[in-house]
Amino acid sequence: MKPLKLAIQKSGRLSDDSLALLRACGIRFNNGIGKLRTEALNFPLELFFLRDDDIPQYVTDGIADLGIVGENVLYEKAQPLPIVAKLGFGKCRLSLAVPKNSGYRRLEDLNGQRIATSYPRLLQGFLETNGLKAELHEISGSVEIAPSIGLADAICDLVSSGSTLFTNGLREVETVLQSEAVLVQAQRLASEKLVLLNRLLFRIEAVQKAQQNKYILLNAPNDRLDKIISLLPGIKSPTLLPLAIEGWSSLHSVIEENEFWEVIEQLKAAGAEGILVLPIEKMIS
Ligand code: PRT
Ligand code: ZN
Repeated sequence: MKPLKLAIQKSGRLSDDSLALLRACGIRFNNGIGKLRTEALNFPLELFFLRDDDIPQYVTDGIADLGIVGENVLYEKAQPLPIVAKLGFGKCRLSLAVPKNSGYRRLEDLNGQRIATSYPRLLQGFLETNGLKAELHEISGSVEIAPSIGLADAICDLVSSGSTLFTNGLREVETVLQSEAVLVQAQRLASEKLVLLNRLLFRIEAVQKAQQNKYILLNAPNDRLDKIISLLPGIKSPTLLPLAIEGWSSLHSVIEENEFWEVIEQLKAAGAEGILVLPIEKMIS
């Protein structure tokens, strides 16, 4: 069987998380990681290690069937590749920033300004959408120093924590794009490759669901069970087991990470005791 060919970033911010995702999907590699390519040991998958900027082109040309890349790179390269999964890592935003003592107040203040960026296409699109005209200076790195050396009045660059902007005396004023790592596929994939892709997506979904949920166990008096069960719908319904003490039960269920603390407070108020919360490794519903 021909393996699926997946391009990931060779070394950079997306590399570790891309490999960790594949490992969480149960896919193992020999120690070829760091070379140009390597084959998985237990899944028909071949990995290509590339610069992130090259990944959309490799997938468009069909040299790779799939790629993991930031949306920022994908849209800047303007390759119309279908996104098959959002991966939840590599989160950042493409933002406009100005020197902190600049008189900038609103978008129109960008008119006629010089803006340095590595993302000219995305920035141009943003300016056009907002009916603005500015002078773009495309530079490939260290965009944040452009204002201090007098090259630009503003910059448009990726931000995650904001500390780079802060240390360079810049203030973030507008968001052009929110971005995260995505899995993209080539436009035309042979049917046997689509079968493999679906197997991979099934695993990715199980890993993502597991990350978004926790397993919860608790004890409760039987006369409080109705209320407690209404707080914990579970996948189908919670599992209920009698405790050795008369009148008490143990209840097992899953709970979503993002509503976790609120539900725990409500469970306690409803009479739950001995609450244990465990990570889930894989979740298949
Ligand atoms: O060598 P190669 O071309 O493959 O790598 P690269 O240097 O072009 O990219 P890399 O590894 O820096 O980033 C890869 C991808 O990670 C990006 O395309 C984004 O999708 C994503 N990502 C997430 C980020 C950031 N967060 C990020 N903070 N990419 C870059 N940054 C930079 C930003 O450019 C700025 O210099 O980090 C600085 C800002 O960070 P904060 O935390 O100070 O705000
Ligand atoms: Zn790059």
